[in-house]
Amino acid sequence: MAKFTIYGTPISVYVRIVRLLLEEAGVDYSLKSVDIFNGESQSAEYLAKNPFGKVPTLEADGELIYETSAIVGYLDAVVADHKFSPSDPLRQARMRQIMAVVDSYLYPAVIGSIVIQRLIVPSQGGKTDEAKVASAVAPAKTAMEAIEAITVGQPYLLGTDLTIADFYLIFIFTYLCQVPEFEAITAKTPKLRVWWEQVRQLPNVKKVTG
Ligand SMILES: N[C@@H](CCC(=O)N[C@@H](CS)C(=O)NCC(=O)O)C(=O)O
Repeated sequence: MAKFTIYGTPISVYVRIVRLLLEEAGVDYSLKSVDIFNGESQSAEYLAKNPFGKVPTLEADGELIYETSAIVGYLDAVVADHKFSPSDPLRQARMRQIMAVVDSYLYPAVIGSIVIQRLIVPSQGGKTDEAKVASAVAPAKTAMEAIEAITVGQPYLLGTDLTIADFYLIFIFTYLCQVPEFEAITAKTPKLRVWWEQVRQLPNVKKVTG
């Protein structure tokens, strides 16, 4: 039996972040589906694992851990010998800045507003709220340009090694590149466009999104 179990919806950005770290580390795990679209993530059984009803939750050696930043920090330490976190203090700070910008600003605008309205609502038979989409473009641009400003590139966000910052941003781009607002939001982020064309080819990114 796998030592690690991820509870969550396979298409979730945050579930994919955790899976990509485990795939890149070459570690076996199992994924137990908890659907965020049919109420399952609000069931008493799941709320006992994660009182906020968000995915993912990780079960590791009988311990439950929720909040993706806590999960990936733990996994990076226990399965990857900190391979995915820069040891240099400034780069470490940049990584945490990118993770926080994604959590606080980019995810709410890009996924919470634009992608939900453009992709999820129509797939469930609803109509896109164009006003919600339009009002999310400016905050998404601000967040994207903030990440661009601290990106090193060549080829990854913080230089030659993949870090947790890359894992956080990759799956935002996976969805963003499917909507017309991609052009406007990334118009002034040339380093991130080059980065995206490279990281989207990584075999484990394809595996996790496949
Ligand atoms: N702060 C949480 C956020 C996780 C999150 O927002 N997950 C989304 C899926 S990508 C979710 O559970 N959405 C369902 C909901 O909000 O009810 C973390 O870092 O793990």
